[in-house]
Amino acid sequence: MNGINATLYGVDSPNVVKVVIMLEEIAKPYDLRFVSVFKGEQFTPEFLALNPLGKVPVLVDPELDRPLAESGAILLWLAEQSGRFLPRASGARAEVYQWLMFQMANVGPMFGQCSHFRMLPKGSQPYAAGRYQAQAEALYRILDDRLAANEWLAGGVYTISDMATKPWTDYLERHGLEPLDYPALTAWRQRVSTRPAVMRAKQRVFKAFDEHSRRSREAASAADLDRLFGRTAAMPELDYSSIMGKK
Ligand SMILES: N[C@@H](CCC(=O)N[C@@H](CS)C(=O)NCC(=O)O)C(=O)O
Repeated sequence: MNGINATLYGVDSPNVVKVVIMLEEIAKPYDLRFVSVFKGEQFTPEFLALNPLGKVPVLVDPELDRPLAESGAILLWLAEQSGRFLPRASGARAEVYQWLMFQMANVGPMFGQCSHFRMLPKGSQPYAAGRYQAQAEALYRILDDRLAANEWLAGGVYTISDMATKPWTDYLERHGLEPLDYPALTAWRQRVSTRPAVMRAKQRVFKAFDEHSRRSREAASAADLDRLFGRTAAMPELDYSSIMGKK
């Protein structure tokens, strides 16, 4: 270590929280930098130089000679760098990759779409809303089955695949589902969230982002929200009331 903290650019969202959890788990010194996605700060030339996709998280790590985007890649980098939460044995390691990719390729995108289409006025687009609700429910069910047979997602040990997935499963209630219908998933959520590092991560995210987030959400105009959610004039209006001014 060279005495300079890493900087994580982010907001209070699952893809950012998973990285904060890992930073706390490995006790790597870091600062959090808020990016106002409501104001479009992710599209400034300065931010696009860090991540051409214009999305958080981005980690600027003094121990790495380039900025790193994509939360799965960041978790892998931190796991390799610290030698923690990614088993060495090839079979166990491959299983972590499997469940990390499961989160990155399925849980994140489908839960994101499910949340997005739940903002449509009720009944206006039954196909889109129904499709992503069903996709999300199928994924919650796979996670519950997996966790009924394994203490942790990749098997017997807590790894970066648990850190990647847990913040996304906090959407279960917001997706209109009942925790008791997913008992193994619910017990695992509790196991993860009571880890001291995860509790510290929550505090850090709250302290660094919550007030900024609330203010920028409240200040966001309908046009700002349309830009954030990629809605054009040709598309049906979205009901932003569920996210405006509150969590
Ligand atoms: N695959 C990316 C997804 C990142 C992502 O979707 N970030 C969201 C916040 S969770 C974002 O930056 N949204 C702003 C935008 O899309 O303009 C990752 O896992 O890092």
